[in-house]
Amino acid sequence: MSYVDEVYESVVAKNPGQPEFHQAVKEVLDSLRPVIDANEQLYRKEALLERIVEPERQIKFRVPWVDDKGQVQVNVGYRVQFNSAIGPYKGGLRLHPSVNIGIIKFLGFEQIFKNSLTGLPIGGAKGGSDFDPKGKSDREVMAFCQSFMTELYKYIGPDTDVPAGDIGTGAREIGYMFGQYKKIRSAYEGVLTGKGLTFGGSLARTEATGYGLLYLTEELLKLNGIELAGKTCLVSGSGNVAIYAIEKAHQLGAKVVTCSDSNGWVYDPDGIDVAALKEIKEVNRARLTEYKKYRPNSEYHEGRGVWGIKADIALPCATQNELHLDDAKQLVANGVIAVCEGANMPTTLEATQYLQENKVIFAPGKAANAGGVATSALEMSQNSERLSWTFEEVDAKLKDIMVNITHNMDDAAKRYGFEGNYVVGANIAGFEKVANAMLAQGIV
Ligand code: NDP
Ligand code: 2IT
Repeated sequence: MSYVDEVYESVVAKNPGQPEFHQAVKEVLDSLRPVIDANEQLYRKEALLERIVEPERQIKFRVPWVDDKGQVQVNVGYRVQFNSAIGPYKGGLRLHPSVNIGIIKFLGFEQIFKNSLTGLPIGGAKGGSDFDPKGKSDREVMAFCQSFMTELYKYIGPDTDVPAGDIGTGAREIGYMFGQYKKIRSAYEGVLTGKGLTFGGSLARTEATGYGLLYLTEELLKLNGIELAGKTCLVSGSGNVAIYAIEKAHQLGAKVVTCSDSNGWVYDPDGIDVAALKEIKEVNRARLTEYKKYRPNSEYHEGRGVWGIKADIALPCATQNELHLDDAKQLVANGVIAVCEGANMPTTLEATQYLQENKVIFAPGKAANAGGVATSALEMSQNSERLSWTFEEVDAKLKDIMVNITHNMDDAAKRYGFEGNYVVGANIAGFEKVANAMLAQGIV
């Protein structure tokens, strides 16, 4: 059996009931075959793959808090510190009822290679909880965040591990967590990113993932001789990534006609009204059913359906495994040119394969959504030098990073004879640096 297959089988056997983690490992290892075959003897002796698929540390803890009725609630908290070969652990905190250890491990594993692709010195981690901020009062969210940080603070620090936002964790949650960390530690330090602008946050971090997705999409299309301006796009989700992806797509001359939440989706043939979306989601924390009040000509549908609309470009920005094989078939039948992942692993393995077989330009999340964590690393730099850069400076650096990622994944794919396969390219480009650092640092 090949080294890749051996390691994958052992991951499945040792990590039962974690299908998302298996999926992420399979995608990465399968596409690394050309590099691994070329270095098999060394990697086997060093157990490099066995080490890379095993988190350096996993923390699981109780998070008790009191709700507005005086009832004690108990959630589970996680932090998986996956790999610190190239820098302190870095990655978001997901707050969603679906969170379990397998989901945090898939996200942490992806984060290793994503962070490496940014070219910045950050290792891979992820954390979160099965707490659902939806429908909770601000006081309840604060109670949860304080309890969560009262345990997590022991394991993090500006040179150790720097968490950030993800699904369900935005500026409000990061603010409460930062406040509690500062109180417990008596230290004002850049321990979290995505902070408010008055206490160490970076300009453009809020926009960074969505903007970065569009910078990469534009560059990738350009590499393939296609212009983004004038294209029609489908976006799923209506959270942080989706909102700023839509905003930047419009600034770059494309038109986004859909967005969604976990209840339903909107089709607005005139282009999504970003100001309305921000008011509904960022200010009122409401549902997409509200959108029609702002745009009477739009349609609201319950359930899923975004991928059934005819468009040139699809940008999944909600969650994992939200774009299935049937959706991929529909997109191809409708003549889609490119699928670029704003979310982490939104496309199933079968759907990815179908899109690639049908010559759709496909950019995997670990490259396409790396602008968020890259700008987090820029926030860390600003915190270290106790300075703040302007929006234009940060945005320009973000754009440079995304353009570099695009070329690095393209070059890596070509180097190994997989021209145009950006999954292979992104995984190889991300892996090489981490592998070399691990080999250089000995058995640790
Ligand atoms: P938000 O919480 O801001 O928004 C998430 C959006 O996706 C919401 O519209 C939400 O709908 C929808 N969604 C979430 N879970 C589901 C589900 N199970 N089924 C259907 N819809 C769902 O999160 P972000 O925008 O920050 O994150 C979106 C994706 O991007 C995630 O995969 C995240 O890991 C990834 N990502 C985020 C980065 C960041 O900087 N924030 C950086 C890189 C990647 P509803 O409100 O109804 O739950
Ligand atoms: O998936 C991700 O890259 C994030 N949620 C952002 C992580 C970060 O540290 O900014």
